[in-house]
Amino acid sequence: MANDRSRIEEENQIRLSWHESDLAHALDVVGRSGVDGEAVITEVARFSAAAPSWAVGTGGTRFGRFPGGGEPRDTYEKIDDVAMLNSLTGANRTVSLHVPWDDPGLGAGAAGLRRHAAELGIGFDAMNSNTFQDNPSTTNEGRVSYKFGSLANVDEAVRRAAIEHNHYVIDLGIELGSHAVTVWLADGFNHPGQASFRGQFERVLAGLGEIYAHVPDDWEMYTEHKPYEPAFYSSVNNDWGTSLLLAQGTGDRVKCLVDLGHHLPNTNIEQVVSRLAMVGRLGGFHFNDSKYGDDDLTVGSITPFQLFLIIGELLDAGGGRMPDAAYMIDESHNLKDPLEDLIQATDALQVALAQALCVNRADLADAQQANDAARAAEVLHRGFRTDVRPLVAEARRRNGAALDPLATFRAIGYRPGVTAARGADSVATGL
Ligand code: LRH
Ligand code: MN
Repeated sequence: MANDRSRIEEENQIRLSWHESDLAHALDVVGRSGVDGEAVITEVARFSAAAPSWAVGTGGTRFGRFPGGGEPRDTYEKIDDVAMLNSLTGANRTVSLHVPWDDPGLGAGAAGLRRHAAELGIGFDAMNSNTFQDNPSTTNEGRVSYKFGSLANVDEAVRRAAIEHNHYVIDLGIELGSHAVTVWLADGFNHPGQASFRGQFERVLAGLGEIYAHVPDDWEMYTEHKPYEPAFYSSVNNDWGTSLLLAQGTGDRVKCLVDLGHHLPNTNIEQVVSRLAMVGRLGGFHFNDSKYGDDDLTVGSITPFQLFLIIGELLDAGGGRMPDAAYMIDESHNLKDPLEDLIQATDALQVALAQALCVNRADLADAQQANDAARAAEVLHRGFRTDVRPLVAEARRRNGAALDPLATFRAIGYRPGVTAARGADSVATGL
């Protein structure tokens, strides 16, 4: 790592004079619209999004998976990659583990992994349970199956196994220093009449109650909604309304997690964010982007204006700052190098945040009060169309990271290096 840090500094030195003149110009431009550029840099530097442990390897679809080589062979190497990512972006300070794909085991296993991560300056964000696949460790050694659901299953023994798996994930998270658990359920059904909407909902509500009873007082629990896949007629937690009912019905520290890809086409996701924040039930995000379904593409790569509007609603809820929430990335890297994709995803979040911070909120409120839609649009687009890249680069530089993370990642030759160490055919666990 030390060597990489000096390499990053070398690469920054090459770009410093250009950066400084670009930065001076950007600060002047935003200053002219009454926005404090220094405050933008400070808030961007404060932001961080957790890296998903299941996406530092190559993802795939049912039609195929094309690993690129040099992938992390275990959770330790996944954290090495997240540390590399964070050294370049300065904004991925935590990793979100998915169990059992990443399960060091309680006791010495967890302690060892926590020590390794701490040495690399990486913390543990929300834990993810997995009751959408049959793994011996989650199905009572194979005595049950999640084919017909987990918490929603009509079979009490299956529900019991799912609850116990979530308890285990929480116990592991406690030992790793995490403070939240995300419960995404694949539960639902494919054929009208196959199951009862109300029956499934009530069983899930009861199950979440038993999971919540195991959650420590300084933790939060997140319910993640999704309209379809793998269920193709009804998903039990299908939208923000159902997720909110489940959260409010389970406990005060249960909140809704918004995965951007989990919304039907043309859903106004920024309005969903505004509603959940308004009632104090906005727990976190799985940032990604999509053109059609849950495509898990690079953040901001398809609908950057929507991302800008979503972050605008967060700043509105946070009084001009990002509210405390679990900001995480959830992507599947089918064609790009996983770390290069995560670098671009994080940069897209930093850029959208800087753009949203460049909206003069007082002017916007004035225009709204005056029903002056044209001026409101002008104020909004002025932020969105500001070239904030020098402000974002400066925020990274102040975090000891790279002015140009992707170019620096390639200049350092990290992937060829780990491919030589791990082998061209090493493949990571995950989706
Ligand atoms: C479901 C989901 C969920 C994770 C999984 C990896 O689509 O978004 O957050 O458990 O992806
Ligand atoms: Mn997700």
